[in-house]
Amino acid sequence: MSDAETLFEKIIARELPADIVHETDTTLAFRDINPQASTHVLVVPKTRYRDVAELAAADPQLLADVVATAARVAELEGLDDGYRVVFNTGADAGQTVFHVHAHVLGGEQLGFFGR
Ligand code: D5M
Repeated sequence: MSDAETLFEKIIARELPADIVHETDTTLAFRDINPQASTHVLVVPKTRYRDVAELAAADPQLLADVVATAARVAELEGLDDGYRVVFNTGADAGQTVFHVHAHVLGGEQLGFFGR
């Protein structure tokens, strides 16, 4: 992984402010700065991988940690009626930060998505 550091490494290092909602040894969860639902939290692994495919290939346990943290965030945020976990992967999906992150969305009835 030779790309430049992303802003998520700076959030993990506490060099940039973020509204942190949960942390584990391997993951960090913080509110998205541009929320797309009543609740919109990002979950990142503390080790950087570009996207979910790279993470899955390199460290499946860490991917499981990210998903478990997403579930814990949903519990902490009271998303008892359901929630969505999204990994935007690549340009066509609108991925803008190339440090893999799960979007955890909920708190309202979510619409269908696609185009
Ligand atoms: O999602 C990248 C997401 O990262 C996008 O929803 C905005 C969010 N973002 C960008 N900067 C920040 C900071 N500083 N704090 C919190 N959230 C941030 P993608 O799937 O790559 O499009």
